[in-house]
Amino acid sequence: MTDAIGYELLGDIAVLTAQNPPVNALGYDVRTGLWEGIERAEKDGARAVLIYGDGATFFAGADIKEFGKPPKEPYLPDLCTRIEASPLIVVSSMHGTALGGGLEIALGSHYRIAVPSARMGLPEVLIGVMPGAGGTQRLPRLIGVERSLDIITSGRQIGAREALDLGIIDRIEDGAPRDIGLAYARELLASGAPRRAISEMPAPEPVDFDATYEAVLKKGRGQLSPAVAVRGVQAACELPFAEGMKRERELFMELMATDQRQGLIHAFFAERAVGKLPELEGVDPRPLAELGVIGGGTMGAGIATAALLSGLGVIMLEMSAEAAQAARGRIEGNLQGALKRGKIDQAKFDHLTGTALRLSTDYDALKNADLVIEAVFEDMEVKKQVFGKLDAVCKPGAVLATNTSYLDVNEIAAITARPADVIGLHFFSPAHVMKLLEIVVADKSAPDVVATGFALGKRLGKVSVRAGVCDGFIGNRILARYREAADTVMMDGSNPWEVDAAMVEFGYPMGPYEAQDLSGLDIAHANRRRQDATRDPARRYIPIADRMVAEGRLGKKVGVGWYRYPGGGGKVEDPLVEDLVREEAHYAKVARRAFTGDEIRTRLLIAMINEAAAILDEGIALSAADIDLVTVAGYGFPRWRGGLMHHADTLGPKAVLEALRRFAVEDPVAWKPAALIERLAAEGKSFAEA
Ligand code: T1G
Repeated sequence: MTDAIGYELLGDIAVLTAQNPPVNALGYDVRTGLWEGIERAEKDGARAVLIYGDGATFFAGADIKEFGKPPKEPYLPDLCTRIEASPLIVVSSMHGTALGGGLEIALGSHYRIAVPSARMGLPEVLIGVMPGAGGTQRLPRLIGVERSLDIITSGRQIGAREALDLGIIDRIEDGAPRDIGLAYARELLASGAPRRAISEMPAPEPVDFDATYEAVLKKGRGQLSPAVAVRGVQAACELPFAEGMKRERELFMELMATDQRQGLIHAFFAERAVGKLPELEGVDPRPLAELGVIGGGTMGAGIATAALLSGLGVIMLEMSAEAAQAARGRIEGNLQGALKRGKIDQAKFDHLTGTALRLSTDYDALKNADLVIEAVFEDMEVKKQVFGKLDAVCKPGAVLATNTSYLDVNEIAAITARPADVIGLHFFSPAHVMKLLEIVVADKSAPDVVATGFALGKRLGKVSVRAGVCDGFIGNRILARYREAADTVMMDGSNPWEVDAAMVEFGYPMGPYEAQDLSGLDIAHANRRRQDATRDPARRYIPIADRMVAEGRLGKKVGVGWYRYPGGGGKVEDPLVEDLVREEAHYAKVARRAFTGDEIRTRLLIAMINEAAAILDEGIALSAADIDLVTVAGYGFPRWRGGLMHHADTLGPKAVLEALRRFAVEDPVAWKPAALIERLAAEGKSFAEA
């Protein structure tokens, strides 16, 4: 026996305890221990077996760290079948998160019990694979095809109550998983309960699997795993169990071999590495109980909502009683959403909007706040005024944060007497929904202030990425190049809908022009004006977006932007925009030509990769993986491609350099290769190794 699985014989019940922290992943030792444990229980003459997890959770799935390595027996599907085939009564007692192979072990058991806080699911599609240990064969037999498809293709976690209602588990009991499991096993033995092998249940009723496959594929926007998982469930309806298991294994191994699985696993581990900064080794964050938020517009209200939902007290400052009331309305509106989705109950809603949230128009109200974040108008003078007041009012040790999207955090810090307490916390709107948080570290930001920023990000469930100070930090600096490349392609012969279609084809939820219509063309316009004084005069400037703003086409909020938004939702292509583009191209004497989707994608992606390489080389981002997370969590880059730099490594720095040199013939300024790309190409290294 390995010590990854403890074995005890308590009367006629054998107890197998998973002891593989932190998440009892079903690595080789655990699988071997379970297999040997079942065999030993049978030899010891036990009548029942209890399987449960020590520590934080029941098995949280196969050991993802083994992915890509040659699989070692016992394979997980065989183990589940071995458990199910035992003549003993096998009970799984779940707590924490019984996910993937963990839930499949439980489905191979004959009875399933859980503590009320247990969560479970089959999230394999989220990491590019599919249930590969019988999940697509057993779950449909247990709860039917429709419900199984929902759980398997979404990868969502469900709570114990929903699992009980669905019939996935038999019992919910309060108490330690070991105790409730033992009691349940004894009860089953005493009542003479039979073994219940799910594989012996009848095949489930089928659905129209071809239609389901197409619908799921379309929804996945290029991600294969959810759609392929549909074919696994189909096998449960059409093949005998053993054949169905073989079919599931074939499909699973096909997905295991895809770049998409690599991309999604890369994103999974990158998210868990991003907050582990060497500079924060041994650095404790400052206390964080009360958050001050200045400015209750969309952004400030979103930040306040996220903070309230995480259990922090919030003091919101606005300019007037009316503005404060409007801010309260926005926050309550956000929390109504959480209430409707069942994230919080009415009592929680009342608490959050009652005692947890206070509003004021007086800076003095911030004097006890542990961290204050301003989300006021994006203007340096306005922000400096705010920080001057914070410097005077806030208690010593309070962290003073700016939510600026572009502005120089060093300049803001410099007007306070405590620059070490100043940091940038760049949230993305809506701040209670978007996962990305750029933590902008100024020259004088103290390490424990940085640690406090990361602690806040973790508390709010954000993907927090460290960024250095520059115009646009990481994400917006890359976005500026993305838009510049798009405007250039448009000026030289394309149009907004062709460009958008090309990037949706790549896997974005929407293209750059539809996205701009949502955020408003005036924001980028204000940034371009701010940059007028420092823009390289030799750099080609595309004036179309300025012309759009001049024509009042500010985007969806005014009903017209790059697209027209007739009442009732939806968007339409607007021939007037094409006329504007042609007119500007005529003024600029541009000889226009058609661009294919591939040409558009290549130009926009290479432009972003080039800028990202400079960001990496300047140390604004600590790693290529950090840039991947920014693009995925904040800008819609398809997660199954692993992020911008993981995608760049599928091309390789040499190919990126060749493309840049090709485009530089047209425009040597805009397409000047970043020095890092030239170095990596020469050294034969990847961006991940930079
Ligand atoms: N394998 C290996 N390591 C894992 C792991 C896993 N399945 N899950 C988590 N870890 C590591 C993680 O990298 C981190 O390591 C530490 O545990 C804490 O994780 C055949 C093939 C379970 C909800 O997809 O969703 O089963 O950084 O920071 O926030 O059908 O981890 O400390 O070194 O996330 O409390 C299916 C993935 C696998 C679950 C816990 N299972 N994990 O969240 O902690 S495929 C999953 C999670 C499968 C079968 C197929 C979460 C969590 P380090 P953490 P957390």
